[in-house]
Amino acid sequence: MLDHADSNTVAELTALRDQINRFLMRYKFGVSEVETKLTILREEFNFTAGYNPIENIACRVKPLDGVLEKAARKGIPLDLDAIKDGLSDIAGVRVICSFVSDVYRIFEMLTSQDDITVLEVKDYIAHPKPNGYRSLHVILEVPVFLSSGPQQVRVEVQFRTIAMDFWASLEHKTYYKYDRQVPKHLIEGLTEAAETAAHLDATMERLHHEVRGYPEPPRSLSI
Ligand code: 0O2
Repeated sequence: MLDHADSNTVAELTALRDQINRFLMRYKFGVSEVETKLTILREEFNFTAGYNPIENIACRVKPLDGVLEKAARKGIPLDLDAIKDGLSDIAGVRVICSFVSDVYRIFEMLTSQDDITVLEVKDYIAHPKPNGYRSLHVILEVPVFLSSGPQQVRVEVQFRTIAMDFWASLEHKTYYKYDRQVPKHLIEGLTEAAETAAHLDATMERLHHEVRGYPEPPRSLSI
């Protein structure tokens, strides 16, 4: 098809591609900044407290087709500035912790850093969704230092325990397998499993503190 395109069209397409790549690159840098901060917290915590509060850190930048699909679904004009303002999860980081107390502790340690601006917090651990979904979400801004100067990049960080993550992963697959029309008995089964996972988290935390002899940590946000 491009065989027949004139040179202006090629130049326009190239400029558009570069603009999109530059747009997405900023999110990649934002994710890297947050990942570095979490890695430092993880290593320092491991050194001082003698155990690892973070099991896994997963990072992703939403692919372009996912960004466009979500923008269209939310009625956001297909314009990069509008997408930047309207979508908060182009850059995403998921932090899997061992225990609920670690979720809140790592959240506090990350969000209290001077260069982090917290835009929104959703505590689905204190207030689970009706389907049983539990996680602590924060939308934050982190500066990235480009050749043109600093830019604030929005990143969604989800904190959850291993049990919450296990549940969310199965629920996500089920949701897509049934194209969002999940049979009632499966919804009920998942909601029950979410309660079982929460119970497991509480038991594991209690045992952990009994073994380590730690004082009971804060179980909810202090903000
Ligand atoms: P994906 O594919 O994981 O990116 P938003 O749609 O983000 O503008 P919303 O829904 O109010 O607004 O945001 P919320 O509640 O903070 O949820 C954002 C993300 O949390 C979702 O992103 C999921 O990753 C996760 N999440 C929220 N609710 C559920 C749930 O019930 N089950 C599971 N498994 N994950 C959930 P996306 O874009 O929906 O999906």
